[in-house]
This record gives sequence, C-alpha cells and structure tokens, in this order.
Amino acid sequence: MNTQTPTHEILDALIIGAGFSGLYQLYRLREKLGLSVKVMEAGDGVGGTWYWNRYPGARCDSESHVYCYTFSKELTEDWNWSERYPGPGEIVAYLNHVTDRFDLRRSIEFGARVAGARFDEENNCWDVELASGKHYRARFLITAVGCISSANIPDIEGLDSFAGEWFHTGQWPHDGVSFDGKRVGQIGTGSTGIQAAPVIAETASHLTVFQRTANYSVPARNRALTDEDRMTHKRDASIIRELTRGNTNGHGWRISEQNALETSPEDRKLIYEKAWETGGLKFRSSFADLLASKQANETAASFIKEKIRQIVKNPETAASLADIDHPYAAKRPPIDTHYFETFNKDNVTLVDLAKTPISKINRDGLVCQDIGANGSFLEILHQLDTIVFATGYDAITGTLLRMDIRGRDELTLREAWSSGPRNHLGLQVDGFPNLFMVTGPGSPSVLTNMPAAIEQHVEWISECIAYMLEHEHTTIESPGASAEWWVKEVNDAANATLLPKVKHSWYLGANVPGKPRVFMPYAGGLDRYRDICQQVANDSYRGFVFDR
Ligand code: N01
Repeated sequence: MNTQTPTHEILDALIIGAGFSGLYQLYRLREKLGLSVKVMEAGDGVGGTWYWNRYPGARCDSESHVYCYTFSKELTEDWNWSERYPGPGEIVAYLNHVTDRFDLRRSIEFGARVAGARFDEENNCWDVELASGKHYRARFLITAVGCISSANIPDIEGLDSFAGEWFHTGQWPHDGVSFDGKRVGQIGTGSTGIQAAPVIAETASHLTVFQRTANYSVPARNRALTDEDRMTHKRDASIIRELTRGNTNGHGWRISEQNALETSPEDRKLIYEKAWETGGLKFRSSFADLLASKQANETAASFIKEKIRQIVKNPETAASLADIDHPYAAKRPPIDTHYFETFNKDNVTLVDLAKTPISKINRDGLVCQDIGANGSFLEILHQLDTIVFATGYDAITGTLLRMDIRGRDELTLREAWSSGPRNHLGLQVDGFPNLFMVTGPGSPSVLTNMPAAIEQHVEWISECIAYMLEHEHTTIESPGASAEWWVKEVNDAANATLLPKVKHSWYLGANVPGKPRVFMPYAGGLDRYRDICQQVANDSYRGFVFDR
C-alpha cells in the first residue's frame, strides 16, 4: 500500500463493516467509552451480509426473535418482526432502525472499501487505506467483515463466452432479476441453492439444478408471527437472552440431553417426526449425540433420506437427492420451503454432477460430460438463458485476506496465515497489535446464531479496550505460544465431533481451490467459549501481552 499519502483523519478506532458486528462495535466504543470511531463500509447502506444477499428465497435460518441484538431493552420493545424467519429486506430495515435509533449513521462512511492497513510501529497505530486512496490512522483496528462476504465463483472454462446472464447469489442485483420465461441453470445445493430453487422455479420456463453433492434439508416452516407471538417474545425477552447467551449454539432452545442411541427406534422416529413438523434448525438438537457419534448421526440421516424418497416422485431424481455422502449437520444443515417438492414440477430437472460432471460453459449453456461404460465421453449441452451461481463463499478468512493487512515488520496476514488461520481466542493474531477480529476464525461464529456470538465478541473487545485505557496500556498483542494453544483447542473441539468428516465443507475451506484445509470455527460451544474468554479477561488478559 501507498504509505506516502497524507493522513485524512486520526481516530481512536476504525471498524471495517457495517453489519450486525460493526454497528454494535461502533455503539459500544463511541457511546460507552466515548472514543472517536468510524466505520468503513463498502456498500451504500448498512446490513453487511444481508445488504448483498438478496437472491430469490433468501431468508435467515435463525428465528427472528433471536436474530437480533439483546443489549437494549428499549430496542427489543420497539421492534416488531413479521415472520418466524426474517428475510433480507426486514433484516436490513431492522439494522437501519438500529442505526438511526442510536444515531450511528454519522460515524459510518459508505462506499468506503478498505484496501489495506499497515501497523505503524513508531506511532503504535494503524494506517488504513481505502480503495479510493483515502487514509485514516487509528489506534485500534477492528474487522467486522462477516464470515460469508466473499463470493466463491468457480473457475469454469468458457464462462466469458456465455451469451446469457449470470449472477452469484451473494452479489445479487438490488433491483432483482426476472426469470420470466427463462431457462435457468442453478449451480449449487447448499443453504442458498436450497432456498433459491423453489422460488426461481415459480417463474422460470425451466430450472435445471446442478448438484455436485447431495444435501440434507429439513422444512423451515416459516409463518407469519401473530401479535401473541410477539407479545410472548417481548415478555420473555430476558429469559430468551439468558438462554441464547448461556447455551452451545446461541439459539432460543437447548440441545436435548437424550442420546439417540439410548432411545428405542420407535421413540426416536416419533421425536424426529415431531422435529420435522416443527421445522427449522432445532431438528439438529433432537438428540445430544448426533454430532458426536456416527451411528447416532446415521439415525437422523436415514430419517431425512427416507423423507426425500417419499416426497420426490421420480425415483431416479429421488435417489440422486438422497445419495448424501456426509453425516447430517456436518455441513451447515439447510432448512427449506418446498425444496424437494420442487423436483416434482414439470419445469424442474436435477443434473447429478457425480454422474455427469461440468466440463465447460459455452455460448449456449452448460456442458456436462457423460462417461460411457466403455470409457467414451459424451458431451451434454444444457441450454440456458441465465446461470445462477449458488456456489458459496471463500468463507471466514476470504474477506480478511483480500485486504492487504500488515503487522509488525511488514508481516502480511496472508503470510501469517499461509498454512491456515492462527490466532488467540479467535480475536488476535501474533504480530498484529491492537487488531481485533469479530467472529473471525477460531471463534464459534457460524456454528451459532450469529448475533449471540457477535454480542459476546463485541462486548469482550470493548471491555478489553476499556481495561487498556484504565491501565494506560498502548498496545495489546498475543504471542505465538497463545495462538499455538488456541489452535490446538480449536482442532481438539472439531475432532471431538463429526464436523471435519466432510469432503467439500466450507467450514474447512475445502470449497475453495488452494485454500489450506483447516477447520476454522471453534466447535466447543458458545457457552464454553464465553467462559474461556471471561476467565482470560479476569486473569488480567492471560495470554495477551501489553506494551511489548
Ligand atoms: O454455500 P455452500 P451457500 N461445481 O458452500 C456447490 C449461510 N447461509 O451459499 O457441496 C459445482 O454451502 C457446492 O457443492 P459441494 C450458511 O451458513 C445461510 O449455499 O461443495 N458445484 C454446494 O452445493 C451457509 O452454509 C442461510 O460439492 C459447486 C454449493 O455450491 C453459507 O451461508 C442462507 C462448485 C455451495 O454451498 C453458505 O451457503 C444461505 C462447482 N465448482 C446461506 N462449487 C440462512 O440463514 C461449489 N459448488 C438460511
């Protein structure tokens, strides 16, 4: 980065990103500590992930009454959610409401993409450069860039030659896309693809879904909330808050303490049937041992596979959809609205890429290869007007590494993480003083209801900065030994579960060619993580070093 450009403004803290994390971090530092703070946001509005993700069918899989902040009783009182799961429009409206209610907008610079940041060792501050060339200096730099904000567009030969339109779901045009009368090809059947396909199929003349790995899904059972629902959520707000802060996953329920393997097959089926009818991610919490034991997991997996075979009428399509190669919930488990039912429509076809892999894209569409029994190749052209890439993200580390962040001795974050992310408590990287990460790698983040994880991180960081001000510390950093300890904790927590036992999981970075395969989120639970972070703080920030 260019270090000669004159500095525009000197701040106590600069925050990158105006989603859930950045807005709350701004509020805590500016309103509670009285610091001079600015948020740099690449988009033209607040919302973070939800500002960009407006693809058809997009909806959060956390329930709305917990997919929100809990730090202000007044805020909880004055906001009314309309549905069980909020869509992007309502989440962005909520975050705009928060922004205005707490007068945050005046501290946010929109259309401000951070290109890089360099730690100035002489002055103990960060020199932050925007893509526009503008510079800021800040004592603390806090990344609040979200976990799924860098699109993963596969490098398929010939995309440039495609005569139709193509879109990635995470960069969806804000004025929408019309599929009326179009032949649409959708690549990807993760949480996004499973939400998008039923909605695209409503208007497309034909939808072809290209599936590389078959996936589980459980009905979301979205519905409008009633006045009574809202009244109950508000009345019980403090109980719900305690629950989301004190459990493993940050959701509004506890994981069952009952083991699947200690339950009779008849009772197990009743429990799964009830969870299927209730809908949502709670299905994953039906038994305590689902993510710990392959055999226990198999009971949930075979229940869902049987449901798929019952719903989907074409036996060949049903077989491809139910041919799932990984344990249930070892990848992020999607929830859907009529996903499997969509394949019963006349205008919807499934292409099983395990049988006929994509070979290229040409002017007219997507070309797959059929390998004959005698080893001969047959090219099959799927003619398309529109391609939708529901192919996910360079998740958790992607956005952090796209910026040119340099710590002590010009060490870049890319170099520091060349074999995978390493940090202390998911919060700080060795050699990068006064840089904090909200929901970065090594923290519970995507394995939880995100706002619960975000509040914990923001509050910890804010209290740490308050402690530094009180004790007149200039810098905080974490030595390599602390990162070593924490990386081992993260690996041990993951290895105690079935989560790493998946071929293409983005939790492992395995969906992006060349990305180191490291299990990135902390799987030990938000409750345990909160306790560890609190103990570290109580012990005068054990494992961190001040004023090196
Ligand atoms: O991305 P994904 P996503 N050729 O990586 C396939 C959150 N989210 O956007 O499984 C062919 O999960 C890939 O195939 P495979 C949530 O945390 C939340 O769906 O790698 N196919 C897979 O099917 C979620 O987990 C909500 O073999 C290719 C798909 O594309 C996360 O975002 C809603 C391919 C990608 O699935 C990401 O979900 C939506 C290729 N070259 C998202 N490359 C809710 O809150 C990739 N694929 C409800």
